[in-house]
Amino acid sequence: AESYPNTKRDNRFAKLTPEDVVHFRSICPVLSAESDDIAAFNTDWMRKYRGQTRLVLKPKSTADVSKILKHCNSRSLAVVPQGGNTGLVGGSVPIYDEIVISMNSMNNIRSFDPVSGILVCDAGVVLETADNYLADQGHIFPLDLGAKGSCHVGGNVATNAGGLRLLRYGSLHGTVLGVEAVLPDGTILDDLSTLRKNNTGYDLKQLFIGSEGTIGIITAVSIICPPRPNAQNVAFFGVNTYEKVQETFVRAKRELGEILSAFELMDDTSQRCVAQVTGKKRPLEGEETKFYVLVETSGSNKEHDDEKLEKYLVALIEDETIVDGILAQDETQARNLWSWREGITEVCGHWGGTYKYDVSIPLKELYSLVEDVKARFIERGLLGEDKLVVDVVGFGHMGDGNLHLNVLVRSYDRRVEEVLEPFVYEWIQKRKGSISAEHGLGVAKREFVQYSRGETELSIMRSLKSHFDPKGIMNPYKYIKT
Ligand code: FAD
Ligand code: 2HG
Ligand code: ZN
Repeated sequence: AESYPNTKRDNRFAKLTPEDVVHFRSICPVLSAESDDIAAFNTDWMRKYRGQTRLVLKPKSTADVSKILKHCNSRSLAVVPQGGNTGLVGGSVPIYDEIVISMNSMNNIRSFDPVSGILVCDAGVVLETADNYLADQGHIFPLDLGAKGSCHVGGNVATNAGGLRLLRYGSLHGTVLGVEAVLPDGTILDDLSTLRKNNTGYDLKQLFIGSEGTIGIITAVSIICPPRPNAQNVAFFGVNTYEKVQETFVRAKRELGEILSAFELMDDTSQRCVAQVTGKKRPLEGEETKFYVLVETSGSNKEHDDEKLEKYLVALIEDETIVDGILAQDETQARNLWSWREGITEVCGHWGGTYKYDVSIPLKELYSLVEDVKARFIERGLLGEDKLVVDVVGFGHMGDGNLHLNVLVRSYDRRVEEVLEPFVYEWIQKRKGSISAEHGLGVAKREFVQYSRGETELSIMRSLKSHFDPKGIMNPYKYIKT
């Protein structure tokens, strides 16, 4: 596992006693290291971060969560809220012996109103389960991402996940209408509004969106879900220069207008990696190009939408903006094209490990970061066969100005880290970008927040943290330094 920042176990936190465990057992099901296999709760999705918890609590209701936190707060026991454990910054696993509060058993859909499209559900509902439920009602969850089969709606809100269709449906800061949360002292905050508009004072729920378990536990969410588009299609094409990729984006917005629902960028390296690991046949048969783009449309009229997308694609081929492209002929082909984008994350870990940077950059220079990082590794003789670095991959949500830079390594190594940091963060700061576009801070980015946030912002964040969590028991050693 990667080394953690230089923190020691904080001695403000009490150590778990047998009496605590007896108390927790009176509240909800408990897994303990003495009698159960709890390794999965101590390890993150990338197997990069490893904690040492000896106790996992599985509340079944908001009242359970309230009783748990009340006890933890009065005893100064530190906790980590855990959803589907798919986070990519080490936020969902303990560092030391923090108690894991797993939201797995809080998985009921509470209500759905087909007129307004507003869904209210427990935090532990798996994203795909929520979306399947909505599909039966003719609606769609306004967020979709590669981890949908495991991640929780509560985890999505806690990380303010962006995903593949933010371009169309907007961020959770807009679609989430209400949140029910338990504060560290056990108080239940009922802000589970189902109102579209509510300007009665400060919008408290917004603080929980993207708070990564540092100020309370989200127990339920209310979210507005659009009608499920009955026509969707996907185009996939190869482009040789980043200038031309930008042109295809401008034209997609202009020509596809209201039906454009995703605009995703992948570089040639990412596609070669997917092909190598999965053994699948590449979608385009002609010569390889430096970039690939996936464009999705979602609308209400299949014929009209397909015609628009085809016209867009044909024009790009005819004036040689792109080299080659295809239009999915059916849902299976559309899903297959998406797999060349959604599958990248899983494939990146194939050689041993990945250094991930999830950044916002002004569009003009979005891809330059990948080139500059790759050049540094080549210069230092660290990239190639039998070298530390396998390759440098760039892809992401181009439509949102969000790049995913992945450095694929054979093992985690200080020499690689020294090339990357602080270089990447300084590079981002110079361009006024963000060092965390969607995955959050967790343990991975905590030391670097100042590259994207000023001292005034940080001091307000620190006072918010101490207001909500004066004893600091919620997800310690992460997010920001307090
Ligand atoms: P976890 O990983 O369990 O937790 C994440 C953080 O939230 C932790 O800090 C945890 O303490 C906290 N938390 C969890 N539940 C709660 C709760 N109920 N109350 C308070 N705090 C809580 N992210 C994107 O933004 N866009 C993507 O496109 C995307 N694609 C991904 C693809 C793959 C294959 C993978 C593995 C991850 C991807 N992610 C993406 C990362 C993303 O952050 C998560 O998938 C998701 O939002 C996390 O949900 P989770 O339930 O797994 O949360
Ligand atoms: C995605 O967009 C996810 O696929 C993961 O945010 C990105 O693996 C990554 O770096
Ligand atoms: Zn992403």
